[in-house]
Amino acid sequence: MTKCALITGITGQDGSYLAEWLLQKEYQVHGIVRHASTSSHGRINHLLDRITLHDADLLDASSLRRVIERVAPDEYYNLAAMSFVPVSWEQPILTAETTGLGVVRALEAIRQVNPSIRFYQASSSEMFGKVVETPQSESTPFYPRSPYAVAKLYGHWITVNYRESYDLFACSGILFNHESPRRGVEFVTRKISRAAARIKMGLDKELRLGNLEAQRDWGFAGDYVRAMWLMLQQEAPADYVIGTGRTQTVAAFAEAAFARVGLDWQDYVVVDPRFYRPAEVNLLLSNPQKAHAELEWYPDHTFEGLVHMMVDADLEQLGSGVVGLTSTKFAA
Ligand code: NAP
Ligand code: F7E
Repeated sequence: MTKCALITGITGQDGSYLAEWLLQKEYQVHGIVRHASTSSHGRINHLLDRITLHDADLLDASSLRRVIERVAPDEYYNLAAMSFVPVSWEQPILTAETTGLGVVRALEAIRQVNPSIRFYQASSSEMFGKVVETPQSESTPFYPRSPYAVAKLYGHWITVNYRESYDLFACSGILFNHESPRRGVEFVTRKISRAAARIKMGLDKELRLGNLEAQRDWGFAGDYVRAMWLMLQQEAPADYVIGTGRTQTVAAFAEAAFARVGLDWQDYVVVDPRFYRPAEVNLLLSNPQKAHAELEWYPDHTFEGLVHMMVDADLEQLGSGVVGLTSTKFAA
Protein backbone atom coordinates (compact mmCIF):
# COMPACT_ATOMS: atom_id res chain seq x y z
CA MET A 1 0.00 0.00 0.00
CA THR A 2 1.22 3.51 -0.80
CA LYS A 3 2.71 5.21 2.25
CA CYS A 4 2.11 8.82 3.10
CA ALA A 5 4.69 11.20 4.60
CA LEU A 6 4.38 14.72 5.96
CA ILE A 7 7.47 16.96 6.11
CA THR A 8 7.89 20.20 8.06
CA GLY A 9 10.80 22.11 6.54
CA ILE A 10 10.14 20.80 3.02
CA THR A 11 11.35 24.10 1.49
CA GLY A 12 14.77 23.71 3.17
CA GLN A 13 17.89 21.93 1.92
CA ASP A 14 17.10 18.58 3.55
CA GLY A 15 13.36 18.81 2.93
CA SER A 16 13.93 19.02 -0.82
CA TYR A 17 16.21 15.96 -0.89
CA LEU A 18 13.94 13.99 1.43
CA ALA A 19 10.91 14.75 -0.74
CA GLU A 20 12.83 13.46 -3.78
CA TRP A 21 13.88 10.31 -1.91
CA LEU A 22 10.33 9.57 -0.72
CA LEU A 23 8.84 10.19 -4.17
CA GLN A 24 11.33 7.70 -5.57
CA LYS A 25 10.05 5.26 -2.92
CA GLU A 26 6.54 5.96 -4.23
CA TYR A 27 5.30 7.76 -1.15
CA GLN A 28 2.54 10.33 -1.24
CA VAL A 29 4.49 13.39 -0.10
CA HIS A 30 2.95 16.31 1.78
CA GLY A 31 4.81 19.34 3.06
CA ILE A 32 4.11 22.15 5.48
CA VAL A 33 4.99 25.64 4.31
CA ARG A 34 4.67 28.88 6.22
CA HIS A 35 3.12 31.84 4.54
CA ALA A 36 5.50 34.54 3.27
CA SER A 37 5.06 37.58 1.07
CA THR A 38 7.34 35.99 -1.53
CA SER A 39 7.63 32.30 -2.38
CA SER A 40 10.30 30.20 -0.64
CA HIS A 41 9.76 27.24 -2.99
CA GLY A 42 13.02 27.58 -4.94
CA ARG A 43 14.40 24.20 -3.84
CA ILE A 44 11.16 22.30 -4.55
CA ASN A 45 9.88 24.04 -7.69
CA HIS A 46 10.79 20.96 -9.72
CA LEU A 47 8.59 18.79 -7.42
CA LEU A 48 5.48 20.94 -7.16
CA ASP A 49 3.36 18.79 -9.46
CA ARG A 50 4.14 15.68 -7.39
CA ILE A 51 3.77 16.91 -3.81
CA THR A 52 0.99 18.58 -1.82
CA LEU A 53 1.70 21.67 0.26
CA HIS A 54 -0.24 22.87 3.30
CA ASP A 55 -0.06 26.19 5.11
CA ALA A 56 0.96 25.81 8.74
CA ASP A 57 3.67 26.97 11.14
CA LEU A 58 5.65 25.32 13.93
CA LEU A 59 4.72 28.33 16.06
CA ASP A 60 0.99 27.54 15.70
CA ALA A 61 0.03 24.23 17.33
CA SER A 62 -3.52 24.30 15.98
CA SER A 63 -2.26 24.58 12.40
CA LEU A 64 -0.05 21.49 12.81
CA ARG A 65 -2.90 19.50 14.28
CA ARG A 66 -5.24 20.49 11.45
CA VAL A 67 -2.75 19.40 8.76
CA ILE A 68 -2.01 16.09 10.50
CA GLU A 69 -5.75 15.36 10.71
CA ARG A 70 -6.21 16.25 7.05
CA VAL A 71 -3.20 14.35 5.67
CA ALA A 72 -3.26 11.31 8.02
CA PRO A 73 0.43 10.51 7.37
CA ASP A 74 2.18 7.24 8.21
CA GLU A 75 5.45 9.13 8.81
CA TYR A 76 6.16 12.66 9.97
CA TYR A 77 9.61 14.20 9.42
CA ASN A 78 10.29 17.36 11.44
CA LEU A 79 13.06 19.14 9.54
CA ALA A 80 11.83 22.67 10.25
CA ALA A 81 13.94 24.96 12.42
CA MET A 82 15.69 28.27 12.62
CA SER A 83 18.89 26.51 11.60
CA PHE A 84 21.58 29.19 11.20
CA VAL A 85 23.67 29.23 14.39
CA PRO A 86 24.79 32.93 14.41
CA VAL A 87 21.18 34.15 14.12
CA SER A 88 20.30 32.18 17.24
CA TRP A 89 22.24 34.75 19.30
CA GLU A 90 20.30 37.56 17.58
CA GLN A 91 16.90 35.83 17.98
CA PRO A 92 17.25 33.43 20.91
CA ILE A 93 13.57 33.40 21.85
CA LEU A 94 12.33 32.82 18.30
CA THR A 95 14.93 30.06 18.03
CA ALA A 96 13.66 28.44 21.24
CA GLU A 97 10.05 28.72 20.05
CA THR A 98 10.73 27.21 16.61
CA THR A 99 13.71 24.90 16.98
CA GLY A 100 12.83 23.80 20.54
CA LEU A 101 9.12 24.13 21.33
CA GLY A 102 8.13 23.48 17.72
CA VAL A 103 9.10 19.85 18.31
CA VAL A 104 6.73 19.34 21.21
CA ARG A 105 3.94 21.03 19.26
CA ALA A 106 4.41 18.44 16.51
CA LEU A 107 4.68 15.55 18.98
CA GLU A 108 1.56 16.64 20.88
CA ALA A 109 -0.42 16.90 17.66
CA ILE A 110 0.68 13.36 16.72
CA ARG A 111 -0.09 12.00 20.18
CA GLN A 112 -3.57 13.49 20.12
CA VAL A 113 -4.49 12.77 16.50
CA ASN A 114 -2.86 9.37 15.87
CA PRO A 115 -0.03 8.05 18.09
CA SER A 116 0.87 5.38 15.53
CA ILE A 117 2.40 8.01 13.20
CA ARG A 118 6.17 7.47 13.06
CA PHE A 119 8.15 10.62 13.93
CA TYR A 120 11.63 11.76 12.90
CA GLN A 121 13.32 14.66 14.69
CA ALA A 122 16.22 16.53 13.05
CA SER A 123 18.68 16.70 15.94
CA SER A 124 22.17 18.06 15.48
CA SER A 125 25.85 17.48 16.23
CA GLU A 126 25.81 21.07 17.52
CA MET A 127 24.38 19.53 20.72
CA PHE A 128 27.86 18.09 21.41
CA GLY A 129 29.23 21.66 21.28
CA LYS A 130 32.28 21.94 23.50
CA VAL A 131 32.92 18.25 23.06
CA VAL A 132 33.69 16.09 26.07
CA GLU A 133 34.92 13.15 23.97
CA THR A 134 36.07 12.54 20.40
CA PRO A 135 34.70 11.04 18.26
CA GLN A 136 31.09 11.69 19.27
CA SER A 137 28.55 8.86 19.44
CA GLU A 138 25.01 8.36 20.77
CA SER A 139 26.40 8.01 24.31
CA THR A 140 28.58 11.16 24.28
CA PRO A 141 27.33 13.74 26.82
CA PHE A 142 26.01 17.00 25.34
CA TYR A 143 27.47 20.49 25.95
CA PRO A 144 25.56 22.96 23.71
CA ARG A 145 27.33 26.21 22.84
CA SER A 146 24.65 28.39 21.19
CA PRO A 147 20.97 29.21 21.70
CA TYR A 148 20.40 27.05 18.59
CA ALA A 149 22.11 24.05 20.17
CA VAL A 150 20.26 24.53 23.46
CA ALA A 151 16.95 24.58 21.58
CA LYS A 152 17.95 21.44 19.63
CA LEU A 153 18.75 19.73 22.91
CA TYR A 154 15.21 20.35 24.11
CA GLY A 155 13.89 18.95 20.82
CA HIS A 156 16.09 15.88 21.22
CA TRP A 157 15.09 15.09 24.79
CA ILE A 158 11.39 15.76 24.27
CA THR A 159 11.49 13.27 21.39
CA VAL A 160 13.13 10.67 23.65
CA ASN A 161 10.66 11.53 26.41
CA TYR A 162 7.58 11.10 24.21
CA ARG A 163 8.92 7.76 23.03
CA GLU A 164 9.42 6.62 26.62
CA SER A 165 6.24 8.22 28.03
CA TYR A 166 3.72 7.42 25.31
CA ASP A 167 5.39 4.62 23.36
CA LEU A 168 5.52 6.74 20.21
CA PHE A 169 7.72 5.52 17.36
CA ALA A 170 9.88 8.64 17.68
CA CYS A 171 13.50 8.78 16.46
CA SER A 172 16.12 11.46 16.86
CA GLY A 173 18.76 11.63 14.15
CA ILE A 174 21.88 13.35 15.47
CA LEU A 175 23.19 14.53 12.12
CA PHE A 176 26.61 16.07 11.59
CA ASN A 177 26.98 18.91 9.07
CA HIS A 178 25.68 18.01 5.64
CA GLU A 179 25.89 20.23 2.62
CA SER A 180 24.94 20.41 -1.04
CA PRO A 181 24.49 22.85 -3.91
CA ARG A 182 21.15 23.64 -2.21
CA ARG A 183 22.78 24.75 1.05
CA GLY A 184 21.84 28.27 2.17
CA VAL A 185 24.47 30.79 1.03
CA GLU A 186 25.21 31.97 4.60
CA PHE A 187 26.61 28.58 5.72
CA VAL A 188 30.38 28.38 5.41
CA THR A 189 30.64 25.63 2.75
CA ARG A 190 28.26 27.29 0.30
CA LYS A 191 29.70 30.70 1.10
CA ILE A 192 33.10 29.32 0.05
CA SER A 193 31.97 27.35 -3.04
CA ARG A 194 30.01 30.34 -4.32
CA ALA A 195 32.88 32.74 -3.65
CA ALA A 196 35.39 30.48 -5.43
CA ALA A 197 33.11 30.42 -8.48
CA ARG A 198 32.45 34.17 -8.39
CA ILE A 199 36.14 35.03 -7.98
CA LYS A 200 37.06 32.69 -10.83
CA MET A 201 34.56 34.51 -13.03
CA GLY A 202 35.83 37.94 -12.01
CA LEU A 203 32.66 38.84 -10.11
CA ASP A 204 34.34 39.16 -6.66
CA LYS A 205 37.88 39.86 -5.47
CA GLU A 206 38.01 38.39 -1.97
CA LEU A 207 36.19 36.15 0.52
CA ARG A 208 35.84 37.23 4.15
CA LEU A 209 35.59 34.38 6.66
CA GLY A 210 35.75 33.91 10.44
CA ASN A 211 37.39 31.00 12.27
CA LEU A 212 39.40 29.02 9.70
CA GLU A 213 40.51 26.42 12.25
CA ALA A 214 37.03 25.14 13.14
CA GLN A 215 36.70 21.46 12.21
CA ARG A 216 33.54 19.84 10.90
CA ASP A 217 32.51 16.37 9.79
CA TRP A 218 30.97 17.36 6.43
CA GLY A 219 28.85 15.04 4.30
CA PHE A 220 26.39 15.28 1.39
CA ALA A 221 22.76 16.06 2.32
CA GLY A 222 21.39 13.61 -0.27
CA ASP A 223 23.10 10.76 1.60
CA TYR A 224 21.78 11.90 4.97
CA VAL A 225 18.06 11.98 4.10
CA ARG A 226 18.37 8.28 3.32
CA ALA A 227 19.41 7.73 6.95
CA MET A 228 16.34 9.63 8.18
CA TRP A 229 14.07 7.34 6.20
CA LEU A 230 15.94 4.20 7.30
CA MET A 231 15.41 5.13 10.97
CA LEU A 232 11.64 5.10 10.48
CA GLN A 233 11.74 1.69 8.73
CA GLN A 234 13.30 -0.17 11.70
CA GLU A 235 11.41 -2.50 14.02
CA ALA A 236 11.98 -0.30 17.04
CA PRO A 237 12.59 3.45 17.38
CA ALA A 238 16.05 4.67 18.43
CA ASP A 239 18.49 7.55 18.11
CA TYR A 240 21.40 7.51 15.67
CA VAL A 241 24.53 9.56 15.00
CA ILE A 242 24.95 10.18 11.26
CA GLY A 243 28.24 11.45 9.85
CA THR A 244 31.22 10.46 7.74
CA GLY A 245 33.69 9.73 10.56
CA ARG A 246 36.13 12.27 9.10
CA THR A 247 36.73 15.89 9.97
CA GLN A 248 38.23 18.84 8.06
CA THR A 249 39.02 22.46 8.86
CA VAL A 250 37.27 25.42 7.24
CA ALA A 251 40.69 26.24 5.72
CA ALA A 252 40.85 22.77 4.12
CA PHE A 253 37.40 23.30 2.59
CA ALA A 254 38.53 26.65 1.17
CA GLU A 255 41.76 25.13 -0.16
CA ALA A 256 39.87 22.34 -1.96
CA ALA A 257 37.19 24.68 -3.35
CA PHE A 258 39.66 27.22 -4.76
CA ALA A 259 41.86 24.43 -6.11
CA ARG A 260 38.84 23.16 -8.06
CA VAL A 261 38.86 26.41 -10.06
CA GLY A 262 42.66 26.50 -10.29
CA LEU A 263 43.22 29.21 -7.65
CA ASP A 264 45.19 29.42 -4.38
CA TRP A 265 42.73 30.16 -1.56
CA GLN A 266 45.33 32.09 0.42
CA ASP A 267 45.39 34.79 -2.27
CA TYR A 268 41.70 35.56 -1.70
CA VAL A 269 40.55 34.64 1.83
CA VAL A 270 40.61 37.44 4.41
CA VAL A 271 39.95 36.68 8.09
CA ASP A 272 37.26 39.00 9.40
CA PRO A 273 36.46 38.92 13.16
CA ARG A 274 32.87 39.93 12.33
CA PHE A 275 32.29 36.25 11.54
CA TYR A 276 33.61 34.95 14.88
CA ARG A 277 30.95 33.57 17.22
CA PRO A 278 30.39 34.43 20.90
CA ALA A 279 31.06 30.76 21.70
CA GLU A 280 32.57 28.45 19.08
CA VAL A 281 32.27 24.74 18.45
CA ASN A 282 35.87 23.89 17.56
CA LEU A 283 35.78 20.22 16.64
CA LEU A 284 33.07 17.82 15.53
CA LEU A 285 33.83 14.25 14.47
CA SER A 286 31.22 11.51 14.32
CA ASN A 287 31.34 7.88 15.31
CA PRO A 288 28.57 6.47 13.09
CA GLN A 289 29.14 2.78 14.05
CA LYS A 290 25.58 2.27 15.25
CA ALA A 291 24.15 3.56 11.95
CA HIS A 292 26.53 1.28 10.05
CA ALA A 293 25.57 -1.76 12.10
CA GLU A 294 21.80 -1.29 12.52
CA LEU A 295 20.76 0.82 9.51
CA GLU A 296 23.46 -0.40 7.12
CA TRP A 297 23.86 3.27 6.30
CA TYR A 298 27.08 4.55 4.72
CA PRO A 299 27.62 7.84 2.87
CA ASP A 300 28.15 7.58 -0.90
CA HIS A 301 30.07 10.88 -1.25
CA THR A 302 33.57 11.82 -0.13
CA PHE A 303 34.68 15.24 1.15
CA GLU A 304 36.45 15.97 -2.15
CA GLY A 305 33.42 14.84 -4.15
CA LEU A 306 31.19 17.14 -2.12
CA VAL A 307 33.45 20.16 -2.59
CA HIS A 308 33.67 19.56 -6.33
CA MET A 309 29.91 19.07 -6.63
CA MET A 310 29.25 22.37 -4.84
CA VAL A 311 31.82 24.43 -6.73
CA ASP A 312 30.75 22.98 -10.09
CA ALA A 313 27.10 23.70 -9.35
CA ASP A 314 27.91 27.30 -8.39
CA LEU A 315 29.94 27.75 -11.57
CA GLU A 316 27.09 26.32 -13.57
CA GLN A 317 24.58 28.58 -11.87
CA LEU A 318 26.75 31.55 -12.80
CA GLY A 319 26.80 30.35 -16.39
CA SER A 320 30.42 29.28 -16.72
CA GLY A 321 32.09 26.36 -18.43
CA VAL A 322 35.35 26.77 -16.48
CA VAL A 323 35.83 23.16 -15.34
CA GLY A 324 34.37 19.85 -16.50
CA LEU A 325 31.02 20.07 -14.78
CA THR A 326 29.42 17.04 -13.17
CA SER A 327 25.74 16.53 -12.43
CA THR A 328 23.30 19.20 -13.51
CA LYS A 329 20.37 17.76 -11.61
CA PHE A 330 20.38 20.35 -8.83
CA ALA A 331 17.54 22.75 -8.44
CA ALA A 332 18.67 26.23 -7.40
P1 NAP B 1 17.20 24.85 6.29
O1 NAP B 1 17.63 24.76 4.87
O2 NAP B 1 17.51 26.07 7.07
O3 NAP B 1 15.60 24.62 6.31
C1 NAP B 1 14.83 24.94 7.44
C2 NAP B 1 13.37 24.74 7.09
O4 NAP B 1 12.58 25.06 8.26
C3 NAP B 1 12.84 25.63 5.96
O5 NAP B 1 11.96 24.87 5.17
C4 NAP B 1 12.07 26.70 6.72
O6 NAP B 1 11.03 27.28 5.97
C5 NAP B 1 11.49 25.86 7.84
N1 NAP B 1 10.99 26.66 8.96
C6 NAP B 1 11.65 27.56 9.70
N2 NAP B 1 10.84 28.08 10.64
C7 NAP B 1 9.63 27.49 10.49
C8 NAP B 1 8.39 27.61 11.16
N3 NAP B 1 8.22 28.45 12.19
N4 NAP B 1 7.35 26.83 10.75
C9 NAP B 1 7.51 25.98 9.70
N5 NAP B 1 8.67 25.83 9.02
C10 NAP B 1 9.71 26.59 9.42
O7 NAP B 1 17.76 23.61 7.13
P2 NAP B 1 18.39 22.22 6.63
O8 NAP B 1 19.85 22.40 6.44
O9 NAP B 1 17.56 21.66 5.56
O10 NAP B 1 18.24 21.33 7.96
C11 NAP B 1 17.05 20.60 8.21
C12 NAP B 1 16.92 20.36 9.70
O11 NAP B 1 18.03 19.62 10.16
C13 NAP B 1 16.89 21.61 10.56
O12 NAP B 1 16.05 21.35 11.67
C14 NAP B 1 18.32 21.78 11.02
O13 NAP B 1 18.36 22.51 12.24
C15 NAP B 1 18.71 20.34 11.19
N6 NAP B 1 20.12 20.01 11.01
C16 NAP B 1 20.78 20.42 9.89
C17 NAP B 1 22.08 20.03 9.70
C18 NAP B 1 22.84 20.44 8.46
O14 NAP B 1 24.06 20.33 8.46
N7 NAP B 1 22.15 20.86 7.39
C19 NAP B 1 22.71 19.21 10.65
C20 NAP B 1 22.00 18.79 11.76
C21 NAP B 1 20.69 19.17 11.93
P3 NAP B 1 11.25 28.62 5.05
O15 NAP B 1 11.71 28.10 3.72
O16 NAP B 1 9.90 29.21 5.04
O17 NAP B 1 12.29 29.45 5.74
O1 F7E C 1 29.67 27.03 10.27
C1 F7E C 1 32.99 28.57 10.81
C2 F7E C 1 31.99 28.71 11.92
O2 F7E C 1 27.52 28.13 9.70
C3 F7E C 1 30.64 26.01 10.30
C4 F7E C 1 23.90 24.14 10.62
O3 F7E C 1 23.35 23.39 9.57
O4 F7E C 1 25.57 22.49 11.02
C5 F7E C 1 25.38 23.86 10.73
O5 F7E C 1 25.92 24.67 11.76
C6 F7E C 1 31.93 26.52 10.93
C7 F7E C 1 31.75 27.26 12.25
O6 F7E C 1 27.59 25.62 10.19
C8 F7E C 1 32.58 31.45 8.66
O7 F7E C 1 32.53 29.50 12.99
C9 F7E C 1 34.22 30.41 9.64
O8 F7E C 1 32.71 26.82 13.17
O9 F7E C 1 28.49 26.43 8.09
P1 F7E C 1 28.28 26.86 9.48
P2 F7E C 1 27.42 25.21 11.74
O10 F7E C 1 27.46 26.38 12.64
O11 F7E C 1 28.37 24.10 12.00
C10 F7E C 1 24.98 22.04 12.25
C11 F7E C 1 25.25 20.57 12.40
C12 F7E C 1 23.56 22.43 12.39
O12 F7E C 1 22.78 21.74 13.02
C13 F7E C 1 23.18 23.80 11.92
O13 F7E C 1 21.78 23.90 11.69
O14 F7E C 1 32.51 27.47 10.04
N1 F7E C 1 33.08 29.75 9.94
N2 F7E C 1 33.94 31.47 8.86
C14 F7E C 1 32.05 30.36 9.34
N3 F7E C 1 30.73 30.06 9.32
C15 F7E C 1 29.92 30.86 8.59
N4 F7E C 1 28.59 30.57 8.53
N5 F7E C 1 30.40 31.97 7.92
C16 F7E C 1 31.73 32.29 7.91
O15 F7E C 1 32.13 33.28 7.31
